[in-house]
Amino acid sequence: MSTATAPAAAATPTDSATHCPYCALQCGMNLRRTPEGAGTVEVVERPDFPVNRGALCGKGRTAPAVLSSAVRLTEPLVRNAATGKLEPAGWDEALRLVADGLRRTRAVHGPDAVGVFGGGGLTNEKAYALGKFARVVLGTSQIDYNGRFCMASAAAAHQRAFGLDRGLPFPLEDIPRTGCVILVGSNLAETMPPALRYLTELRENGGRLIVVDPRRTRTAEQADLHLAPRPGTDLALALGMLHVLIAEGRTDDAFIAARTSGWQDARAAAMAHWPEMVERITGVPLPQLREAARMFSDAPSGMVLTARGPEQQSKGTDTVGAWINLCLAAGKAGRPLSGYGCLTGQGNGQGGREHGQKADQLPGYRKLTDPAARRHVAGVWGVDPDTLPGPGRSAYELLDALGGEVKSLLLMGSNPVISAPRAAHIEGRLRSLDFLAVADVVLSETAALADVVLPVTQWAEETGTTTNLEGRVLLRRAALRAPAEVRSDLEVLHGLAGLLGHKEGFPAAPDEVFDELRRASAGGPADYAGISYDRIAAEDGVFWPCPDEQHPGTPRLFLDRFATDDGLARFVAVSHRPAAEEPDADFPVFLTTGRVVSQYQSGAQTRRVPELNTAAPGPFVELHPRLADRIGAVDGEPLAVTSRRGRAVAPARITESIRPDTVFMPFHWPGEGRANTLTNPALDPTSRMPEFKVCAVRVERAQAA
Ligand SMILES: Nc1nc2c(c(=O)[nH]1)N[C@H]1C(S)=C(S)[C@@H](COP(=O)(O)OP(=O)(O)OC[C@H]3O[C@@H](n4cnc5c(=O)[nH]c(N)nc54)[C@H](O)[C@@H]3O)O[C@H]1N2
Ligand SMILES: Nc1nc2c(c(=O)[nH]1)N[C@H]1C(S)=C(S)[C@@H](COP(=O)(O)OP(=O)(O)OC[C@H]3O[C@@H](n4cnc5c(=O)[nH]c(N)nc54)[C@H](O)[C@@H]3O)O[C@H]1N2
Ligand code: SF4
Ligand SMILES: [Mo]
Repeated sequence: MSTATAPAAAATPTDSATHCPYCALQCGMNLRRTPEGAGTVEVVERPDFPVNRGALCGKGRTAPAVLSSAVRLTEPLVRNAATGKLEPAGWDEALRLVADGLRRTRAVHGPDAVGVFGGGGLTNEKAYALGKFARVVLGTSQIDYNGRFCMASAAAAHQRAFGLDRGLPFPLEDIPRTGCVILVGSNLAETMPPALRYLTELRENGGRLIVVDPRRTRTAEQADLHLAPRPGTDLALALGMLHVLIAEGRTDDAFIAARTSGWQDARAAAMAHWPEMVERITGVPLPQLREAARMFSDAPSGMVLTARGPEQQSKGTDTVGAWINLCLAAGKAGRPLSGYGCLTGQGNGQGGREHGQKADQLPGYRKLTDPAARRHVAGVWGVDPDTLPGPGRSAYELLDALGGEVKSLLLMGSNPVISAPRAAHIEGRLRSLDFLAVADVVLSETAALADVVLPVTQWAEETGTTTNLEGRVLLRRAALRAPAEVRSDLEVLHGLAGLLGHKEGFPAAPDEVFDELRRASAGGPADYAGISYDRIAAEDGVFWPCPDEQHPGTPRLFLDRFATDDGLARFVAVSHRPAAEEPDADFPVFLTTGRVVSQYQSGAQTRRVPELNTAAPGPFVELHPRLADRIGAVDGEPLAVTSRRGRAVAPARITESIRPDTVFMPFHWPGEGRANTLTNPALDPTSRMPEFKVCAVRVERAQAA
């Protein structure tokens, strides 16, 4: 079912073209009013949109189900102090309570006691407005967002090596024409099903595919070569491959000399990682390591694509750096059909990291610590640059500070009760706040803890832009009316800003916000100045940077020079180090976590869609028959998984496709099967990414626990 196209007939002129509300592929789709009328729509395929050419996964096809009033929030909710229950309220009262709550904290404890938490699913307009709201209206430095849990390590490594972070430096359409793709820790077949076609076409064209994943996933099944390392050892694996390249004289020395800096140190670091040692660390047999290195270097062009597997580690930035080093040493970057790319995850995972909801950042991917950036953005905002706060805490650190130094929180577009590492602890932190306001489309597990819940409009009901994993800026246009008592996130910020003394500067109209975003981003790394709604609609999206309206946009980056000061890509000397927590006598098994095709993220939206729940009804623990035998596990029977953070229970799913030393749990569900009860919040020192992909656990039959 995963790659099925929409069943309905071809589009008619009355259909509205838009994009899926979920992942970073941002598949194009058409919405058609259903004959029953009453403001409902169905998804119809949109074959002319190049990224997915009509194909959609089950989540995209069923997305209209969440528009139904039966499952969504339809009016504001306010917690009744006497009963402790959330009860319906009017917008005036709800917004006034939020404004009062935030103002009170600020007055008593100072601006940095007010926190803001955003999301990579928010449109560019919302992400921009949220960052401006935090810095201008609240005056707080304490803003970050769930993208920190997503591609932050790849972003940091991108910046370090190339001087610029855009997930993919080329469009997806280049993939089938390259010589060899190494796909590291991406289960594309389940996480971006329509994109699997690009890998299929690659192989049809004679290109080779190497997949690196501790599990033999549906994606790994497509590969010419599947390497299954121990979780958390990708850094050693990449260094081992580079070692082979050097030892066998396979490096592209002309490219290294002309286009890079820092090679000698990176070379020395790789030479310290003997293939035999790498075999021991990773568990990948030496012949496979060699074969992979040769396959990649022999190809005329090549790409390394990473996703959350290697990135969500406490050494994610260095790990991605090691894969980038491999590309550079092989001369497979900064050239046509070659390069390193990160498969960004959330619907606006790319744009959401560019316009200022990140703790250290101003719009246009500018740095909050850069005086020129502060002057430019403060000029657009009409404020004194000195009033802009400095960088704040990263997402996990911010959540961990709730109830401590941060007393009140405004949360928009995330569900950390399910998705944050060490989730039971974070749930406790959220409960200990003086005041919590949540804007969401449904009553998520986090919204259920709030003092005030603000019901907001959804993708099909509002206009705004997202930037997909290719750096392609896309437009969703409102296709239907939202329920009467639901407002957009921009209206929420407009209303709150007004109550907090800023009647101007926070328009509710998305096009006005986008025009301001264009000006704020002008001259920055992610320059949107030349992008307009009309252009996006006419051109199947526009790739940033696009500095003026005559500029064609930039589908391919780095072909002439990298975005560093000297134009050279920077090698970084990195060395392997173990995961923050490795198996031992008490917790002898690796736990890794991830996704299944039919649920999205915390499940707040997709767990409300019957068809998706039928396909993926609940959590499970995937384990190898050898491990199952050892602990007496029976397929379908409950297993208890215990880590130093807590205990989770879910049915066993016994499969040969996973390493015997590792169990896997998807993280989409609340309750006793919540995977994040177990995960380790050890952070990468640079990106502040938590180690979602590796921790140590004990696994036993639930009865015996
Ligand atoms: N169906 C569905 N699709 C989604 C999402 C969703 O929730 N559901 N979410 C979207 C978002 S926000 C994101 S970020 C993307 C994520 O997309 P992916 O990164 O493809 O998804 P994950 O399942 O988190 O992880 C990918 C793979 O990493 C492997 N892995 C685990 N540990 C390691 C390791 O140490 N090294 C290596 N090399 N691999 C490892 C896992 O076995 C898994 O198969 O998906 C997007 N698309
Ligand atoms: N163990 C483990 N944990 C993980 C991961 C993992 O691989 N393993 N992956 C991490 C990754 S990559 C990610 S991206 C995070 C994601 O984790 P979350 O941030 O929890 O992701 P979502 O479930 O997408 O949450 C989005 C929330 O916002 C709501 N929403 C959707 N659209 C809008 C909107 O336009 N406005 C507003 N106000 N609300 C909206 C949704 O209903 C939902 O409640 O999880 C991370 N957690
Ligand atoms: S692959 Fe992603 S964007 Fe495409 S339909 Fe599925 S969830 Fe939506
Ligand atoms: Mo993500």
